[in-house]
Amino acid sequence: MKSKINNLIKKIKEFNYKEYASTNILFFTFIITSLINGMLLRFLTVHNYFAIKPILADLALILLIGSFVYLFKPRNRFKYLIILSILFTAICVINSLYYTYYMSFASFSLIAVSLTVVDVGDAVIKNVLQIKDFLFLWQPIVLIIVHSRLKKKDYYNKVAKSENKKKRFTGTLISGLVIYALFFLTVTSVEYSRLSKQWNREFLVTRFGVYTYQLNDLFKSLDAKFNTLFGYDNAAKEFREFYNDKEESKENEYTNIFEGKNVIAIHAESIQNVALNTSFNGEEVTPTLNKLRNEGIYFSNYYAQASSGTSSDTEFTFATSLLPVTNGAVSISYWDREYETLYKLLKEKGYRTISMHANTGSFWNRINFHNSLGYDKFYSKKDYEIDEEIGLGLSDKSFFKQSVAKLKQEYDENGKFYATLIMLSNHTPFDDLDKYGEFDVDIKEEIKTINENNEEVTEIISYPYMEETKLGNYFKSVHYADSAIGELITELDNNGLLDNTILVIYGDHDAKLSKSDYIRLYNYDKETDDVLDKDDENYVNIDYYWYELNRSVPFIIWSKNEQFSKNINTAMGMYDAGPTLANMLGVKYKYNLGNDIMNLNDNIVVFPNGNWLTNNIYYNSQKDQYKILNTEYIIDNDEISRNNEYASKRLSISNDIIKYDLIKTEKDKLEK
Ligand code: GP9
Ligand code: MN
Repeated sequence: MKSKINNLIKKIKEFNYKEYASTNILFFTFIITSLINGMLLRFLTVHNYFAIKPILADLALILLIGSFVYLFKPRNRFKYLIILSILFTAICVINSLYYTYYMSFASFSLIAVSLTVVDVGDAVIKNVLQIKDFLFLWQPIVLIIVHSRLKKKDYYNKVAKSENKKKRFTGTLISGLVIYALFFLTVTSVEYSRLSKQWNREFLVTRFGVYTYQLNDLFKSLDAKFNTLFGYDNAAKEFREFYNDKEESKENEYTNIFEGKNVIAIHAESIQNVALNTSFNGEEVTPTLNKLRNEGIYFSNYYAQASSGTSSDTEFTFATSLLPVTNGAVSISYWDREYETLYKLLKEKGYRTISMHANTGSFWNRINFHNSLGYDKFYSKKDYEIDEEIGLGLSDKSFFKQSVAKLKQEYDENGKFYATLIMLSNHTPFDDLDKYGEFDVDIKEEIKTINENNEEVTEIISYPYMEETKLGNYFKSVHYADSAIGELITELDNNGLLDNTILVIYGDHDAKLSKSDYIRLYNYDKETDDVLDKDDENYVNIDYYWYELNRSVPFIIWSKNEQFSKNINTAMGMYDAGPTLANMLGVKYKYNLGNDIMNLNDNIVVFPNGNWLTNNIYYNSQKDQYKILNTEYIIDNDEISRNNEYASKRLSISNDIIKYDLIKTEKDKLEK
């Protein structure tokens, strides 16, 4: 071993660097200029040009792809490098242009749309084409100049005589691999996970550099295309059988009750039922939502069915009554399929369909995705004045205020509408505390004492309880979001928009808070400012099932002029919302997986990871274990396997519809 190392050191010492450098001038020029362009792009877009990680990743990829230059004869190498150089420059120019327009980076899967979205006239008017986007062109120009000088000096013939091609090729390839290996050692799990999802493109370019980002994007885009080449016939057959066997949804007392009404759906970021059920010192965390659930129809056993696409998965599941894919997000990889959605069904009844969200349009690819979901118009960040910020961007209060003005105009101009308002402020990490307003999550107690003048005085003492915990901060943030919803309702009413309108509110998914915070919430001992001992008789055990059930989110339908005061506690998933609402609005799905909950006494909620829930059982598919939720319930022999089959059938039908675009292809066949 030692002698090997000595040998290597000797080799490194004796290596003729001068000769190496003088016979690699063109290749070095290519490497350095490509690196500079990668940095320049980050400088002009995300402003992190000197970060070491993307530089390492850029260098590794340039060396890997560049190493093949040694397989060509020296006089042909320029051709290879100039092609690479044009390709790399094009990546930079396109991404720079794309960033100016979308505040995000380009993706192969979005090329067709990008071309149709940015029409040239529009681009010129909005000053999209800017000089800075073309600065990158210096690279191939420099390469051409260097090449013509070298040619004059008979450089290529000299190189041909002196070098060992094979050695240089393997040496460069290995250097590239080693640098990549070093780079990947520093990659965190969050970075890996985002690389596999590929939607947070700004983040990826910041960490992985533009070249690695684009290569990964190419593989991801091809993967989605190739995946669909195999297995189509079988999938289509199962799809047909499934929907032939499916029963027509029955009418019930809720059929058509809201026919022709406007709908304002509030996609309430990260709001869980636990917030509605919690109070501190007699103050409810969510007074507005509690009032709405008491007056309206409240589905209290309702669950999000989101996977890695979080918010966007819920947007998808709610609209289509399908389940999301488990690898990546539908909004990114499969937005270009045809889906049957509540919004499309309502459009056939003359509705104008609108979505509103104050984040950039590229976030979760909503700019394209919302079009596929059947929204006529998507108001995004560029349509709002960012006059007050909380967390990820525009505050919910300002967002709602500005949205009401837009809705009023929409209603006046286009008539009845279905609008989805996607909230933003109540997003993890819930640390914008000074902006949420006062809401204490401590325990206050009044103590009466007698002072020296023999008078009774009341003193208030406070125990910290949930202050300075993430869950405590979450409650403060939810309290803000709840008060924003309150202001929205007032504003809508002031503008006459509540009279012929129903409000639909759903929590989009849980807030992913830690078990230990819940242990504190339910087991706090104020005397010790710590949690109760596990052996204590009052100790509430927070186990896997408790945690999963606690992820439930509110779903409320409310109308100003009707008092329902109805609590539906049948187990319900996000995919049941569409069919339930559709029945009330007088439309019908054909290709749904969920059910109109008003027709059922029990139901099966299938989660993307294979878990499922009924009124009486929660099944954990990873462990193949379950918990009976109601002690009196007697499970029947094959209930678990029957429900497992039900779950896997729905997961596979949903996956196939998405992957193979079955709704479109089967419809096309019928029309022929
Ligand atoms: C972003 C917002 C949050 O625009 O909808 O997305 P999430 O992180 O919840 O998926
Ligand atoms: Mn969300």
